[in-house]
Amino acid sequence: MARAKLIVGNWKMYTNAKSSVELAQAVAEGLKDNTQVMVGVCPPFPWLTKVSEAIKGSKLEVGAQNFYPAKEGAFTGEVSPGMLKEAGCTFSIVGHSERRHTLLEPDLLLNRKVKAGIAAGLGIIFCVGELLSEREAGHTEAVLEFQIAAGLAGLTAEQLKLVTIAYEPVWAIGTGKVATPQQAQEVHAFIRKFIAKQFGETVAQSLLIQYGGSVKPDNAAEILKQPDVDGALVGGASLKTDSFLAIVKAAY
Ligand code: G2H
Repeated sequence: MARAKLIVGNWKMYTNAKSSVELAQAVAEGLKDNTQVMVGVCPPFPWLTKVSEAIKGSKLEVGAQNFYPAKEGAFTGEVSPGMLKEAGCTFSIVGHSERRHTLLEPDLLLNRKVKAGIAAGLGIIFCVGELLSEREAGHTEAVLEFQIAAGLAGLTAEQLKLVTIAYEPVWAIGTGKVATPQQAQEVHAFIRKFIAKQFGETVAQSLLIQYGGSVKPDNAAEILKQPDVDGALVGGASLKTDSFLAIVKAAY
């Protein structure tokens, strides 16, 4: 089945007010003739509104890196899905490995986030991935099954339409170590099979599964060529217009 490709830049805790607007505008400009690939960027919270306004009417989507699963309330330091929508976001990342492992976010909380984001009408990029020790112990598939079953528990096939899965092996994030195209394909095919078991073949065939972890212009094409790789979640290489647009082009 032919699926669209989705390339998303995760700016993490980088950029300032000026550089975020400049980067987003330059990326949007570079997408003028692009009709083939869906593209988004996820700036830090404080720049979301500015970036959304700066690229209004372009083909670039703006997303968030995280949110809290409640409409409003006494949740000091947190941001709701509705606030993200008001800031111009159409989607958000949930469960990035830096939130799982540095902020210690548990699977149950991630499941609440996925549900709250969908209820608010946000697209969700749900991240999963194994640690190096888990891969070396032969536990990659079990870890992914657990993360997906827990994170997407209780969702309907209809709700799954708003979800993209990003496979990001933790050992490949920001390390310069990229999974080989074969390793990525193997895991993506496994994830699609698992989704088919949980939600049915039709859902599995239309689900987008992105790869993330040290994606760069020089390795993107080979990875994106794999039949079950439907895009990339890009960190470091999304902070420069040229390298990000080169990755978008690699997805054509
Ligand atoms: C993985 C990725 C973006 P990088 O975290 O989500 O970052 O491309 O820098 O490895």
